[in-house]
Amino acid sequence: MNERARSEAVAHSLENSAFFMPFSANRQFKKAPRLFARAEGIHYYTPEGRQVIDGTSGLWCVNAGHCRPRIVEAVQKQVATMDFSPPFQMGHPAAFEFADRLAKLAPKGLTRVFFTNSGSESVDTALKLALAYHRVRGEGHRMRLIGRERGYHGVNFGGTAVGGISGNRKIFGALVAGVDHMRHTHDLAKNAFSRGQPKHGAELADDLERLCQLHDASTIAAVIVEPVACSTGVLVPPVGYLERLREICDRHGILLIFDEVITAWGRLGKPFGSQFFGVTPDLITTAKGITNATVPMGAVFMKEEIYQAFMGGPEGAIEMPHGYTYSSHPLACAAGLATLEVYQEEGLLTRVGELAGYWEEQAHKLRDLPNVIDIRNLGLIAAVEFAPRPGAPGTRGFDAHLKAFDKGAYIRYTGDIIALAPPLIIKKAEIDQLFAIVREVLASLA
Ligand code: PXG
Ligand code: PLP
Repeated sequence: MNERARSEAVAHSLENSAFFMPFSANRQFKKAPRLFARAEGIHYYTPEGRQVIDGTSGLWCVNAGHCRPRIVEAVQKQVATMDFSPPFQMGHPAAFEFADRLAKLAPKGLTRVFFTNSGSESVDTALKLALAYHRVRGEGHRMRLIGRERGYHGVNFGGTAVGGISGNRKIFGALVAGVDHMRHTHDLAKNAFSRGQPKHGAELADDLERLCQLHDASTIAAVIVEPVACSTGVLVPPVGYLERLREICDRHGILLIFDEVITAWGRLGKPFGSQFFGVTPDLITTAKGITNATVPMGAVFMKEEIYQAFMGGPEGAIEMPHGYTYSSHPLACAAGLATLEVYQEEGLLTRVGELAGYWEEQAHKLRDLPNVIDIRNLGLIAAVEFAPRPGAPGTRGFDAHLKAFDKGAYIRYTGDIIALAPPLIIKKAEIDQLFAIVREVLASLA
């Protein structure tokens, strides 16, 4: 059977499948499925054996590349030794070891780690920690949570509420009370084709000051932002913007949460994005690359003062009535410890520092192609924004994604933006291959 006949046969069998696919156009997809069957290094392979470059590290998560033997073996060994261990009022050694190893990599002062199973759970955990922190200190009047337009903080109730992508919010009712949003930082008129951080827009952080005036700062518990807003199409923070948010939070006693589900684990050339920007938040949410996505896991990092604020009651009392059945799951801890070894041995948490300049050069060469109205980049992340088709906004991005898959590259899209963020092990020649495919795709995009 040739590839087309085979995928038609598969399509027939998937059309009535019970699987309600997440964040997908179910009917359209099941009619013409795009399937991966195997992965290794920076490549996926379709069921027919066709090689596809992973241009987005899966979903921004497979930072060390796919099926790394060391991680695979660690998980295999763990699953045969102890499959599960209850995380409430019990423990297993790898959980403590992994938390301690992680805390050593975190920005100075963020000394404690709470385990979750995803970015969404990390976000809801961080928001609950912020509310509870104020409450245990006698500032229970700080009940408001501030997000930002175009932010993505996962799909649980708290994260959906502070998120700022209207398509992800509008069908879910009133969500969580007491949430407001700052303006986003996207400004094509001033910042199109910026290389790295855009020059204009630090003053957009003053929108937080406006919300402090409107609601009274004493009612605000926390502000959450992605240092680089990736899901919405890669919005890089203007120079000085994150610093200004930090100053305003400090002035008003508001906790600053950086959602680093994508920007942590070397994506910007440092273990954490906070370290790249030199701005230290009070809490950091992570997931994805923490286990190289081999086993689901997330973690919230917090400042020592936050942890200590919970430690004031009777010693036998449960300090934080929160946690998941699978918090610190043994397979996740085994995968995570092996992942850190791979990251450290291969220098992956800082490798992007050497690659970022080359990456930026190659990305900005796409500027001459039709319909390209912006190119943005930071670390090993790039995005290309297209002019919308008259009367059909959002369709160019999807078409680019489809054409790229046919030509041998997996790339993400949102609306009329495509995003690239390959595994951190990618070589310069492979960056060239990826951009050669993207160039061909964009050249053929009507
Ligand atoms: N916060 C941020 C900043 C994220 O990027 C989450 C929270 C939620 O994580 P989980 O593990 O619950 O999905 C994310 C996830 C995309 C894409 O293509 C991005 C994410 C997830 C799926 C697709 O942009 N980010
Ligand atoms: N719903 C029910 C009925 C449960 O018993 C539990 C956990 O025991 C949960 C939800 C929460 O599941 P998890 O801890 O996996 O998030």
